[in-house]
This record gives sequence, C-alpha cells and structure tokens, in this order.
Amino acid sequence: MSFTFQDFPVAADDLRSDVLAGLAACPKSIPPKYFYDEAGCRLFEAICAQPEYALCRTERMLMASRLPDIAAAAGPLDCIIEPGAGECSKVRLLLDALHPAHLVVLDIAGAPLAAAAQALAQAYPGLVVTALGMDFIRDLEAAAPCLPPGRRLIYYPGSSIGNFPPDTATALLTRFRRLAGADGRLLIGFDLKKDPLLLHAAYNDAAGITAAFNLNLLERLNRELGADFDPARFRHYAFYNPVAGRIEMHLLSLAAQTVSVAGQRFHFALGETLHTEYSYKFRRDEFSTIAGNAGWELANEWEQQGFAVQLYG
Ligand code: AVJ
Repeated sequence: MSFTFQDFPVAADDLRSDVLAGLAACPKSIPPKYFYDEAGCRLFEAICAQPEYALCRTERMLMASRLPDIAAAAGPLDCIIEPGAGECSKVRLLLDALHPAHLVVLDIAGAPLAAAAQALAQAYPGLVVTALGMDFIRDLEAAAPCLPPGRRLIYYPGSSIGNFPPDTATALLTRFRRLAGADGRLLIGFDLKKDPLLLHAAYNDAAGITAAFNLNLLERLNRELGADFDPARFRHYAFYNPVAGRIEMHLLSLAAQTVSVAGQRFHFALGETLHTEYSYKFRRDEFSTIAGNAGWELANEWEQQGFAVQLYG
C-alpha cells in the first residue's frame, strides 16, 4: 500500500478574517467552503440521501451506466486528481475503469480526507495515493510539486463548480488547466437548469437537513470564533433566482439583533440576510462556453435526468 498525507492547515486566521470581512460587507456573506467542518461534512452526506436532492444519486447513476464510454473517451492516464474529494467514494468507479498509477485527492477537511484516502489505498494496493488537506481554492498551485509526471485527469464531480459565479468558475478552471498541463483532461459534473420548483424543493427538503446544514455554519462560528449567534433567530432561506440561473442560500435574521464575532459586533436588521451559498445551474452549452474561456475544449458529454458530465481536453 502506498499512502501519504500532507496537511496545508487552513489557518484559523483565514476563517476569522474571511468571516469578519464577510460580515462587514453589504450584503453580508460567508464563503460556502466554511460549511464543511465535521458536522457540516456529515450533514452534506445526509442531504445527498434526501429524496428531493437527486443531484448526487443521478450523477452516480450516470457515471455507473456510462462508465465504459467515459473511460474510452478519457483514454490512458497516469494520474487522477480530485479537488474536494471528501469521502473519496465517487472516484472509485473511475479507478476501476481507468487503472491510473496515481491518485491525488484534495479537500479543505483534512482529517476526514486522510481517513478516507487511507482506506482507499488499502482497497487499491497497486495505487499510489496522495492526500492533500488544503483549501484548494486558495492553495491549488501548492499541489503541483506532489504530482507525478505523465497524463493527468482532473475529476471535479458533484456540481461543486456551481458554487462559483461564472467569472470565478472560469478563473478556477484556468488554474485546473495549468495544473493538468497541455495534454491534461478535465471530467466535470454539473447540475442542469430544470423546473424551478424541483430546484426549490432540492434546497428545501422536508426533513430540514439542508436547513440544518446552513444553520450549522452559525454553530461553527460560535465554537471556533467565540461568536454568539442564536440559530433560533435565523431562518434557512433558499430560492431559485431564474435571472441569475442559481439557487441562493441565505440565513435570514428573524429579529433586529446584534451579534458578537471574534470580539467585533455586527448588527442584523429584521429580515436582513447573511448570504451563504450560490449553486449555479447551467445548460450544457453555457457550461462549455465557461470552460472554453478557461482554455478547455469539449471532447464528449453525457446527460441524465437533469445532470451533465462533460469531458474536456
Ligand atoms: C456540494 C456545492 C454541489 O450546491 O448543491 C447542497 C452543496 N448546498 N445543498 C450544492 C449543497 C445545499 C452542493 N454542492
């Protein structure tokens, strides 16, 4: 078994300075990458099991049913790189079909990543597994020295790219292009535009798991930044904005209130929101334009029940 883990600690300072800057801004916002503390990772897995949230299930079915086709289109590879790999469960299908020599997984939640990647290394004895605990949105370039030479495929499933507004998505995909190299490839999954009522339901599940996921951010700030948010005085508020083509997720203040965070005080007016996430939805051609602006050329695409996977070279 070959497994190495390298931690690029997300400085506690980062959380602090990003949150303080986000709360001082107008409108208030916090980057969605901070959802994923331990409880947040567990709640996200629970979201994927909700009947209204088909995204993960549909992608898994698409990947499983089209795997031979996808593997043939991807061609021979030396290394698969997965940013935001989390539980490392999605990449197994690709490993089975493509048999790369190396796997490099990256995630902001370093401890759960290390555990999952080690289990993976045990299950695939011939595979060289490198796990990098890092905020790849900030530190992606630091992964370059850890990559073996040869042909690389960046795997970015789950519509994670939807968290970024188009300009920012183009910038991230441009950095992926540089990391993958001129003969590199990109296999990316994203949620398609569909009936807004279905989208609305997916982010407002009846069991309240998405609400718990959103509100958990406040618990995290209370614990890690000594904040005094009262989650009962905020409401999970998510809706589809068809003009912008995105789900917007907010925490809406149910009262006029003042909150203290890392020793600073912030006022919330009644009805004011703290924006926590965008989840962009695309048409296939819209997405290939964004990827094209980042230097990626569409090689192949697959679609199933409102979800798409595209392969770029
Ligand atoms: C993991 C970013 C793809 O945007 O749908 C799920 C996160 N947020 N429910 C998404 C999420 C609310 C998810 N992504």
